[in-house]
Order: sequence, then C-alpha cells, then structure tokens
Amino acid sequence: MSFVNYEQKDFVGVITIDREKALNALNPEVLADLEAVVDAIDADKTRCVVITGAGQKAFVAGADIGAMSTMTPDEGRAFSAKGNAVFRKIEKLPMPVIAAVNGFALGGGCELSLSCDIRIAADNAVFGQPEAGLGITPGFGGTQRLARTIGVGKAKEMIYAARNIKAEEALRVGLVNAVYPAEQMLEEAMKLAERIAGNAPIAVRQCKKAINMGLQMDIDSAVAFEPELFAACCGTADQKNAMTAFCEKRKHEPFIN
Ligand code: CO8
Repeated sequence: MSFVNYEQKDFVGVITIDREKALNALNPEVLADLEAVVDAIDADKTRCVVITGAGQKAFVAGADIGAMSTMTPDEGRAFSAKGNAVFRKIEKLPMPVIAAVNGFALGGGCELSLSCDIRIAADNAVFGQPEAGLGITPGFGGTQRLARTIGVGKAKEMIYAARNIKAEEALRVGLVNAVYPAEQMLEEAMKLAERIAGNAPIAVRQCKKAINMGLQMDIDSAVAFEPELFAACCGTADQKNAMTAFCEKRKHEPFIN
C-alpha cells in the first residue's frame, strides 16, 4: 500500500498525500512513497503537477511527531536530509508544481508547500512552523524557503514564535497566491494547472528555470543567463506556431513540445 497516490489528468499530474488518519503526517514511509511518485513522473506528458492532501482537514500536518520523538541526533540528521532531498526534487521538477492546500500545512507540510512554485489555499488552511514549540528547528527547508518567500522578518516571527497563520493572513503576507472556499479550492487549483498546461511547455519550463536559477545568481549573471533560455525557445515549433498565428490573426494550433 502506498501513502501517496498519483493520477494523470491529461497534461496535469495530481499527487495526493494519503495518510488521512494521521492528517497526512510525513513519516519515513510517506516520504519514501512521495519520492517514488515524484521520480516516476513522466516529464514528456506532464506539463504541470498539483500536490494536495487526502481528506477535508489537512494538506500535511507536519513530519510525524511520534516517529521523531525517539530520534537520536544521527537519526534526526538523516530524516532531515531525506526530507530536504525529496522536497528539492519537487522544487527541481522541470514543470511548475502547485500546492493545493486543503487544511493544515504545519511544519513539514508548510515546508512541502514551500517547495512548490505556487500555493493555492482553501479558506480553512492553516500554515505554520511549530517546531520551536516542539524543541526542534524546521528541518525540511522551512528556515530557508519561508524567508525567501515571505521575507526575513515575517519568517523569523513565525518560526521563533511558532505562530500559525490562517489562509487570509497567508494571502496578505504573500505565502499563498489565492484563497478559495474549501469545496472549490482543488477545482480552482486544477483550472490554474490546466491553464499553465495550455501554454507552450518548453517556454514554461524555461521560465521556471530562469526564475529559480536566477534567484541563486547575482543580477548580472542572471540577466546574462536569460538570453540563453530565450534563445532556446526561438528554435521551437511552438514558438513558430504561436507567433505565425498571431501575425496571421488566427488562433495557434495546440502546443506540441
Ligand atoms: N505527527 C503525527 N501524528 C499527527 C500529526 C503529526 N505531525 N498531526 C496530527 N497527527 C495525528 C494525531 O496524533 C491524531 O492521531 P490519533 O487520532 O491517533 O490520536 C490525528 O492525527 C488527528 O489529529 P488531532 O486529533 O490532533 O486533530 P485536531 O483537529 O484536534 O488537531 C492539529 C489538528 C492542530 C493539526 C493537531 O493534530 C496538531 O497540532 N498536530 C501537530 C502539528 C505540528 O506540530 N506539526 C509540526 C510537526 S514538526 C515538523 O513537521 C518538523 C519538520 C521537519 C522535520 C525535520 C526532521 C528532523
């Protein structure tokens, strides 16, 4: 039995963390299942990925506290490194990834959402890094990605105070892109995924690469990198298709790459 389900809906891959009785908490088995699913994504037919949690209550309520409660420093280091490796794989997927956050996104759950490109939240979503209240640090990238996403001051406040925030505040601080009523949220996340999947796939991937790699560079290197990605698009059938259609005042053919 796997704790992580995968469904291919046309060009969109939907990953569901499915350990509902523990609010989808991440233990080593769930992490291993998530990694296997991520590794198996067919990049040729998947233009966008959506990650969500099973049930109405939680996206992921964190790393499994029971599993962590007896960990030695070496075991803790290995668990943290494993989670970081899996989330980095998600972040480095070539296509965009949307977190469809359907409830609690705490600790490792908030960190999982931060490894995605875009976060769409249900109005019952709660985000937070409660680790300091449990005697640990965030260990799946939260200290790094939260600060990069919402700014250092707000991230430090959330992490030091172990203060959870509701969906509306998450929207206000830029942690999520949009908030929808819980019953509509997944549908809205899917609509966004389908819209992304309707654009030229190579161009979208080059955009992701440009933004993510550019953020790790100084501005001179980053703007020198962008023309290379742009140039690669100029050789594609999708670019000819779309631009010729524009010039001829007609709709382009579906993108193929
Ligand atoms: N781990 C294990 N089990 C969990 C977790 C969790 N993180 N969250 C919920 N559960 C389980 C509960 O134990 C309960 O199980 P049972 O029915 O067997 O008693 C079941 O899920 C339902 O939960 P509740 O009864 O508590 O539901 P409530 O609606 O009363 O409360 C909450 C929901 C507020 C989400 C509450 O469950 C809660 O506070 N959960 C813990 C949230 C948390 O602190 N998460 C952060 C964990 S730390 C972390 O993620 C660190 C990541 C980095 C790790 C680095 C590696 C070293």
